[in-house]
Amino acid sequence: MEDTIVAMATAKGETSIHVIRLSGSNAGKIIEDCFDPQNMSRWSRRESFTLNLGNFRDENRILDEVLVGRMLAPSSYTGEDVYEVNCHGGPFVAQRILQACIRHGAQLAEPGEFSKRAFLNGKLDLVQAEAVIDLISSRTETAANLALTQLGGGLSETILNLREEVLEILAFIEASIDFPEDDVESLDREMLETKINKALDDSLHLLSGSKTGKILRDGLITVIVGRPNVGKSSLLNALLHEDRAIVTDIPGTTRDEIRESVSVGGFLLQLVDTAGICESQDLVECLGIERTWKALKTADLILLVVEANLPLTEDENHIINTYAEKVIVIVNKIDLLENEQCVSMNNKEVWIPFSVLQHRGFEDLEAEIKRRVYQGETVDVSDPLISNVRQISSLERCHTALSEALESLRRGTPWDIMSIEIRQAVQNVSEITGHNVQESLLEEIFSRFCIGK
Ligand SMILES: Nc1nc2c(ncn2[C@@H]2O[C@H](COP(=O)(O)OP(=O)(O)OP(=O)(O)O)[C@@H](O)[C@H]2O)c(=O)[nH]1
Ligand SMILES: [Mg+2]
Repeated sequence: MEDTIVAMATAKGETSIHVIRLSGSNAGKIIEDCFDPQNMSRWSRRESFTLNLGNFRDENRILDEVLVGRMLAPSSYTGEDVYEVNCHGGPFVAQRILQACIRHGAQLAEPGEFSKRAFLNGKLDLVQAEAVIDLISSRTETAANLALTQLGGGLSETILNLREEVLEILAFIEASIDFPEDDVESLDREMLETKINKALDDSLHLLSGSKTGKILRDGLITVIVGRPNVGKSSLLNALLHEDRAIVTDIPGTTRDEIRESVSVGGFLLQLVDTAGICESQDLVECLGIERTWKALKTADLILLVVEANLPLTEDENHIINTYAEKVIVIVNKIDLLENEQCVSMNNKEVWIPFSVLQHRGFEDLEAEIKRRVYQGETVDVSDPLISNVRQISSLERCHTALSEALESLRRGTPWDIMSIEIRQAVQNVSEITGHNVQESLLEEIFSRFCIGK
């Protein structure tokens, strides 16, 4: 922890500038050894949050003209003294500056080590640290907004409130253990039941937004399926705005899955184009069709493309019946219909008249996807939504422990047994923000960061 760490904060390669970042108690000394500021009197005032022009040198050799940012403890990202050297963007220049810092005593940082230090110094909790990774890797506007809200601390605050409630329940039970059983007991139990119910409601409320949160963060696995030649690959290409898949009027053109991600209406869709489903004698086509059936099982959303002027096949009916909740029926090629009267469909599923060729139906599809993401609820991304699988799983375990405690309470279980269940709930809710976490979990989380973050 005493070590001063250094890393490139920018991606390797040729660019306009590179940033080399240092953090730790020795960072100032290392910079003093290598940096000749142009304005010495300003530099010597040691003002925080300043940018200083000067030469960076190793011994007597000037390596580059640089700008050095100085952010002193405790107000920096890591909570330690942080210096950022902005140099010209050649990979060679940046490497030489990095090497000079190492020669003067800095250690090369591990992935995520800056953020880990920020966490250990209380600048970020785990929810915020994970939001940093999400923000970096977000590919849609909604995902980025969600990560930003979490980074701002809104979700952490809600989780901390829940933790306070559970801790209060624990304190209440522990206090009751200390007193012998007497006639105030029934009153205590009633009050305790109210408190547990409140914590249960709050955790359930957070969990109810988690499905939406997870979709905003990770997107929807969206499988495009249908009989051969119905226009599946055309739909994929239109959504991607590029000719990714081969389209021909020969049935059986697509043989293998094609996977691509795209933002539709601000949501990330992980699209899978599949081989058309039919009875086939061709071995390769059969293997492709087998994959199509498998893909349906793991899909979050199925776009079943059907022909507007043909009745549904047995397979199409089967898909609608089996996966009713996740199917949107795309009734394609309406441009070929005489009076645009679509095939009548005896079911309640959402179906959208479509023509990929004439670019019709896309707005309705977007609206339907949006409706599904929000599941009929109005969810504002500025609400504190929980979206990370690790955090959701800890919250679920906290909810289960609370439910068990409530059961125990109703059965008249002794206080000391109940306190074990509430302790479990405390542990689970604490893991979310990073109170009481094991080193191995921290290592696992921060290793997912890039070097220099
Ligand atoms: N008229 C009309 N033709 C379309 C429409 N969409 C696609 N097509 C045509 O239908 C034919 C098949 O399109 P594909 O996208 O290759 O169909 P597919 O479902 O991927 O077919 P397979 O890969 O063989 O399963 C092509 O000739 C497309 O130009 C549409 O909306 N209207
Ligand atoms: Mg195809």
